[in-house]
Amino acid sequence: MANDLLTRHLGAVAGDRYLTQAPGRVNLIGEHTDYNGLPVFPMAIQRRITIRFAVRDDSTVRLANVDDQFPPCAFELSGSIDPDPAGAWVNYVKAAAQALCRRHGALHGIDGVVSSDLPVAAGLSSSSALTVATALSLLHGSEIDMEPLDLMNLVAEGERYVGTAGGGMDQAICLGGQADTALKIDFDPLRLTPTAVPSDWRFVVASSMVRAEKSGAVRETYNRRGAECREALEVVTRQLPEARGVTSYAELMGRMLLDELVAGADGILDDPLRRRFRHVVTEADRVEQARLGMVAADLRSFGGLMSASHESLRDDYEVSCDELDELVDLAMASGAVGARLTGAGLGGCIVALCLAERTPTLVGALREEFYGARGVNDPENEHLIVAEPSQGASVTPL
Ligand code: NG1
Repeated sequence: MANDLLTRHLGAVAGDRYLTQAPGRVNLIGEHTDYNGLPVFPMAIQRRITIRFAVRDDSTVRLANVDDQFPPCAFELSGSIDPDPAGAWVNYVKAAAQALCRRHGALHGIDGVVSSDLPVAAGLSSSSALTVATALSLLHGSEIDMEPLDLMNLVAEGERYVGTAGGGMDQAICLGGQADTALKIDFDPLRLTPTAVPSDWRFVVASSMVRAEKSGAVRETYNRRGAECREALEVVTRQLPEARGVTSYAELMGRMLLDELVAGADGILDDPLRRRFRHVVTEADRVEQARLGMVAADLRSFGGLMSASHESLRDDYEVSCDELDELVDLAMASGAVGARLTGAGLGGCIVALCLAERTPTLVGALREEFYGARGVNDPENEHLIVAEPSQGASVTPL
């Protein structure tokens, strides 16, 4: 199918063909922290988006998609590209294109065919994978090299074109992922700390089958949470004597012990800001503890932190839903040592940690009790994935 479309779509274009691949990711811990300038701990996974493309002499981008729910698109490269209506897949392509044109001026267009085995709107970052894949293809087409950290920042900033005030986690892990490795990512300035995933740990990703579509209500909640966090920080730094003059969450956490910070903020903030603030600072603390737990191959400690993260996201940040909670409970009752929603929440996936030898039991229980109960008999393709820590995005000749 991809090959037929490739022949049809690229048939008229002369020159060499290339393949760009960009992985999805699962965030192990550190949720709703990145846009607050606080760390995250994701890994790139084996599922990915690919673009097979040829370079054009002019500045037109023409892309077709193997999946016909995504119609073909064509537009001209420039530093000011009109978006399609919210939710259109081409907006992620345009986001990358506009950001690169603003930085580098005129670029060569491409003709390409997009395919993917990444579930869409599942919290596995298919959108950023598409943005990154486009960016790498266009850079390759114009023979431009960028420093990886610079590109991660540029693409993260660029993806705000779609209307979501996102942080920089997804673009950084998509570009920086390494096989067998998770990355702790810090922001302002961007820093990546690779951490080997113990070989007998397995992260099982299970979709709630509730679409976490960031073009709709989820985007509104996502952006509102960001505004709530900024407001909470502003109140705390104005009213808490020890926090005077602080301008960021990272600085605040560097200055005060976690317990003092939470207790101090509790006395100042009203709900829901009090709970939003508590989630953000306790979650950031869990990220560093989790990294140390992984370095020490302490499965129980890592799992406990994942479960604490889920409770905080459910109760304080209010971004879980019944299906995600059910999946977490089922995973914990079936051999997982920790489980949590992953990604923005309000649908999408959970990630559960177990020992390799427990994977068949865990996967079997989720298959039967969650998916089987909903009439889905073959969830492994789309909904139930044993994640493999994988290499980041790249371009190779076809
Ligand atoms: P997903 O799960 O892909 O919607 C979003 C943001 C991340 C991060 C998480 C929550 C984008 C592109 N992605 O991820 O930056 O904030 O939510 O931790 O906005």
